[in-house]
Amino acid sequence: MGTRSFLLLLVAVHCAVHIRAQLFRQTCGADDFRCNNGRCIEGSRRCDRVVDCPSQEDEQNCECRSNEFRCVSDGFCIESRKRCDGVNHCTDNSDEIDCATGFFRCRNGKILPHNQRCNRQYD
Ligand SMILES: [Ca+2]
Ligand SMILES: [Ca+2]
Repeated sequence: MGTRSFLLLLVAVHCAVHIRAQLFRQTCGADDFRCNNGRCIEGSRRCDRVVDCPSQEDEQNCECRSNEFRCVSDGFCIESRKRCDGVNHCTDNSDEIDCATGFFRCRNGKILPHNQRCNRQYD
């Protein structure tokens, strides 16, 4: 084997090892969640309300809890108390849409001014 062939072989082996390492790195475990950029995160980090993927897809389309509000366009879950609090928490501002300013909607649909809410008196 000439020096040139030997060098080519070395390069080929080096490339094969490198490609194998790349493939290995991109293989997620069975319980892992794969981000859109190929990164693997532990499955428990999906829907834990902490963004782990660069494009945030680990926190999208999660099952919202009963005390949470689902943002319309991105499917994020936010705490219900953050709805209609005057601060945009959803990227599409859907948590601040359809809020009767200065008014509070009771579960039975009745609209009350905010100052009658939590005044220890049932309306
Ligand atoms: Ca997460
Ligand atoms: Ca809000």
